[in-house]
Amino acid sequence: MKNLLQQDPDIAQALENEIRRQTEGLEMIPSENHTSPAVLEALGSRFTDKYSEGYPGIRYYGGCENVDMVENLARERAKALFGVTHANVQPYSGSPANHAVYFALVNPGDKVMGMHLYYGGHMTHGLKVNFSGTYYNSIQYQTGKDGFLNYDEMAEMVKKEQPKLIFTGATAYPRIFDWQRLREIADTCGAWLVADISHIAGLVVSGDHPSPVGFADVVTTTTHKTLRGPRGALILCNGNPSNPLKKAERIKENIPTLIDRAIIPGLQGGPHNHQTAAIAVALKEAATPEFKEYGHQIVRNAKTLAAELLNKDFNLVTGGTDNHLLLIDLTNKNLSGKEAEKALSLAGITVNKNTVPFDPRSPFDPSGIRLGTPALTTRGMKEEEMKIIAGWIDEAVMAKDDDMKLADIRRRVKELTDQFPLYSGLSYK
Ligand code: DSN
Repeated sequence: MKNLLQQDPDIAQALENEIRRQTEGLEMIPSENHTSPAVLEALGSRFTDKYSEGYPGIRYYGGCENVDMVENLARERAKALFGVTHANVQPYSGSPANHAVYFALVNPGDKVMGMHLYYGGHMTHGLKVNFSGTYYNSIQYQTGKDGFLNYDEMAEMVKKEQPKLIFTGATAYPRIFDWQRLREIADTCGAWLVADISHIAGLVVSGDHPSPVGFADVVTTTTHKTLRGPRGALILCNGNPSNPLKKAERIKENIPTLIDRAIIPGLQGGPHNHQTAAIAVALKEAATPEFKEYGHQIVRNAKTLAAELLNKDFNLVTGGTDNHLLLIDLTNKNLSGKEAEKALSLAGITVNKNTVPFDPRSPFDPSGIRLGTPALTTRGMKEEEMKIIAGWIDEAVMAKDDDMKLADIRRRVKELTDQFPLYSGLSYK
């Protein structure tokens, strides 16, 4: 940090503040995590200086021997970890990865289907204001009143609408996906089935959520959520890639080539090699027995948190969780998601406001909050800590705008986080 401190004290100060915020608070946004020092070192490295459009062995630039090695390692590790024959590790992040899948498999104007954002899906799953709902003719499915995905209703919709591509997966869904059922539904109309496992990838690796591999034609995932890598994404599929620079027909065997072509020359330029290096490091970490145990503990922690909050009369969408996240409808607590996010933030607990299924309120001030356990579990917190934290969430929600009470919770949060330091490598000092 000494160069940054000397050269740009403003950015150094913002970084110091952010490190303090992360260190002293409870990070409970379910899509966030804390990367290891090794991942950070690879990310902040000279690999960021290098251009390398193309793929290992077929680049448009010279001097690519080292980044070729990095990208090949990242690809091999991703393939081994998820049990696929092909991995593209170049998408800049999750949205570009999903964009590439549409670009690879369907034409503008084709009918596509995905879960509505307000019911737990993602913008790129066909939201009308997103590219996926603008360039494609998107139809959206939703959960039932109970918050569970209604597979029968989805099957009916598919039969009637005959989409060419179905996006599955979610950003705010606390339950297991039945990949086999989703494959059967897609097969009724011959649609491509895509599984976006961004939220649950780490749990797929640890065996705490079934893998979509073997059911979905293409799997996408970000690398920075439960997978605990840097920001970035993977596109995983089966088949034999031919030269990605040559055209390929839209058939299953050619999916790897179609995906590679969609990334470059379709959508992206030079890969972010520092990011690829950090992804490779994270994938190596994810292949260890310790990571499997980490995944199991994420789920144990989420289930404990859910049970404690249910005891305190919190209304959990679907009545609980199977994975790393909880979606809470706060209507019975007489405050909105936005108010709860603010109160919890003042108490040192970071969550995000979120719509709940059939939310009567606006997404800018919805009825719910979404929270999860991946980052707390990385710090070593277990069931005992979840019980304490559930108590603080309850207190903070009741305190609402009582700044004194919220500050007192924040003091106790700091005492707890002092016992669970972030990786020492995250400190700039
Ligand atoms: N922003 C991500 C999340 O928080 O779930 C989805 O892209």
